[in-house]
Amino acid sequence: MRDTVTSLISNYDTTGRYLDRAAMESLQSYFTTGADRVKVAAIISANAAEISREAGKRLFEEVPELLRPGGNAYTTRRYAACLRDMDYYLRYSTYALVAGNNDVLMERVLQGLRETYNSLGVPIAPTVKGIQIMKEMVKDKAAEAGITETAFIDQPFDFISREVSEVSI
Ligand code: CYC
Repeated sequence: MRDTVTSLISNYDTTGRYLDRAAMESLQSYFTTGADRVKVAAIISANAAEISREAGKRLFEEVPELLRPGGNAYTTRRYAACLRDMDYYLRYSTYALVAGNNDVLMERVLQGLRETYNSLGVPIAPTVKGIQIMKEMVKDKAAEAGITETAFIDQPFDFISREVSEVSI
């Protein structure tokens, strides 16, 4: 599992280089967004249940057939599995935001996920939609809390979306 600092050091160490201007810029950008990363993590933690529940509600409003017989979220067991998955994505995104690195997502969330989803018939497009709804909710809450530059919040949510669907969004 890596963060911005450890992954950068590891890259430079492999080739025996001193930190150069590009390294400094990368570190600078991580540290200047650092306080905001922690703030966003706190916002998510305090609102996690609401965010995943509300995002699920919006997703099912947009794609109601998921909940009908034959839909992948039909039956309370699968409905609950869906909300649980949304909660996983949200929680691991928080870790990746604080780390400034998506390694944790690859390692703990995404390995084998597409295959699992395919074998269970879990549809990818609505999953991505759910993740994107959560992203927008988090960005709105961050903006409400006075964070002006919220673009860094996209990173883990878009990374999961890309990896799970293998299409660029
Ligand atoms: C199932 N989601 C699963 C399963 C896994 C995950 C492993 C199969 C085993 C199980 O049912 O628990 C995902 N497990 C994870 C992840 C981690 C993990 C990400 C890393 C922490 O340990 N269905 C929909 C929606 C979508 C959905 C679009 C919600 C956004 O229609 C999700 N995932 C969904 C559903 C199932 C599932 C319904 C149950 C499918 C079934 O058993 O038929």
